[in-house]
Amino acid sequence: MALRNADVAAGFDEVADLLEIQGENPFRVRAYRNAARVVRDLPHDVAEMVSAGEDLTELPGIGEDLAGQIERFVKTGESEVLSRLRKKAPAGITQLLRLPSLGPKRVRTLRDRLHIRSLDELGKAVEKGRLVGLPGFGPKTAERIREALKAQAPTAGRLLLAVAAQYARPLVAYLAKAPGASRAEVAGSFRRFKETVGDLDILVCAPSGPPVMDHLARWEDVERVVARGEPRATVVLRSGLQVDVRVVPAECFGAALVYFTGSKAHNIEIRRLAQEKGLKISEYGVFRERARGRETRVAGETEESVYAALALPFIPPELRENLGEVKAAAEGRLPKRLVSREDLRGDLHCHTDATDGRASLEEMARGAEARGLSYLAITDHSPHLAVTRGLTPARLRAQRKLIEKVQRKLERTRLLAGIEVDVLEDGSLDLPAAALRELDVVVAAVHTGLRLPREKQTARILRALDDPNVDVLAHPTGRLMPEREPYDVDMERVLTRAEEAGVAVELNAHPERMDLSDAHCRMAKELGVLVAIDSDAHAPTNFDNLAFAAGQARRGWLETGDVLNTRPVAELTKLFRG
Ligand code: DGT
Ligand code: CA
Ligand code: CA
Repeated sequence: MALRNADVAAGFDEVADLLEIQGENPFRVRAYRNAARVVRDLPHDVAEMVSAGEDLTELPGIGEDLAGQIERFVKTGESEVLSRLRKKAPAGITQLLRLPSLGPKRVRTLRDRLHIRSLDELGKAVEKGRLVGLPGFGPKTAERIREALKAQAPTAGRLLLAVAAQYARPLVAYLAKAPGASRAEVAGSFRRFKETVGDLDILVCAPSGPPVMDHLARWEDVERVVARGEPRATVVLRSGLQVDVRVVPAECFGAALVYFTGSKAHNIEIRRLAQEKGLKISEYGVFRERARGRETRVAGETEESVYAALALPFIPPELRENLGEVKAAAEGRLPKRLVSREDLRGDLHCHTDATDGRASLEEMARGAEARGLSYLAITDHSPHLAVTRGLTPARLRAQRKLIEKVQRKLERTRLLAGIEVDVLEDGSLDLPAAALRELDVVVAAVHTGLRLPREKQTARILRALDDPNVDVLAHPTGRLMPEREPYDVDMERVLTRAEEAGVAVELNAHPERMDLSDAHCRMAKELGVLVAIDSDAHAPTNFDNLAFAAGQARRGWLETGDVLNTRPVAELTKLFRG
């Protein structure tokens, strides 16, 4: 039973939450939160490190005690601290914590002020309007909680794509080795690179079901088998993620892949098109009706054959949302070269331990080089974000020296000197123009004043775009999934001004951000704004998130030419202003 890094991290986060609710020593709370973050960012499976006997106390902030806890957690599948805390806390408290917009502080307030210890009790208090006015509960928070309860917390039931991938990848690799299996693929929203996934849909190509299902039931992450039928089974993994597995014979694998990749809306659209052509399409293939009710199969083995039977070219999974892709395919207007991770030559946004990054500048640079990035902009925070110990002009100059020193040790990656400068509430920037002018790249970002009214927020960002030193607008809507909504801003005006000013807008690859959304990527393309696909890495492993952001960009129909950092560094510096 191998625990994934995400399991250990989630366990420690819950320990921190439960300790905080109990009013424990903040240092102890912070130690668990730090452990969660460190484990989440590890480049290797922590379980493998433990079995290889590696010394965990070498990890930042992990002392003897935590190292021992991690080791036992991984070996037994259980954290004794967590079990003890869970036993003490009413079960409802854990459920409350899982609701978006409820963190330990608010859960504690609810418990202390209103004696709320379960979702039921919370629901009643919400209906009676008792939340508004409690410390930390404005009308907006109360409304968000009401909606979350009503929808049975739709985001709480969904996993971020990057997290789902940690479970999906080892599982498909395992299923591909099931007796008789020739291949296994994840379909559904995961294959469409949706930013969150509700469940995993996996297809296994094999002549017979039962041996595959026996194999599935033995997978180390499976907590329970919910349903087991002939060609399909549903299991729940220990992370809570549900997985539908279907066994499909080779002759209809392509048809099943089209059907279960979806989206549902795309399926309905191609079924309509099939009917127009006198064809029937299902997960078993494409069929033509013959005399006396007999049918012949005209396609099904590959996805290409299914689309070809409908006189369509192959439609990439990321486009299958019934947002014009079927018509575009029929008219030969599909994007010619959708952007991919391999097209990204560099990254224009990352942090180091000079501010809130968790690795040194050299480690970040080597991480980028190891991943084939030919340039990397070092963009730590500016002073306004005090919690991150943002860089003053003097520290920025000192960092420049360090960049030059590290540069000499690199062979293939060019370092650019940059900053992620805060956009203050009036739209001015957090560093003097003279300091910004010396840099290769200026990334501007909103981190505070997130609740400004729409008109003010928009005007603020427009002013920042007009600053001649700004090259990239970072995470343009500020959302954090599942907790924080985008700020209220007129994106059409922002993107229009970015185009006029020659500023690129970021698609930030942090799994909780994925900001721009797919729809805004498409809007950016229509308005002619270049998009910078950036990792916002705080540790070298975070560079791997670029692959998910590239998927999101494809969902926004972005082609290589629409993305700033598909260009070589020489071309880039010409595009930058100043
Ligand atoms: P999710 O799981 O909520 O992130 O989203 P999906 O797209 O993975 O949806 P899911 O798991 O319910 O179903 C997987 C695919 O199966 C879906 O994308 C399309 C197909 N499908 C499911 N239900 C229907 C249906 O009622 N009609 C059609 N045409 N296709 C369906
Ligand atoms: Ca699904
Ligand atoms: Ca499903």
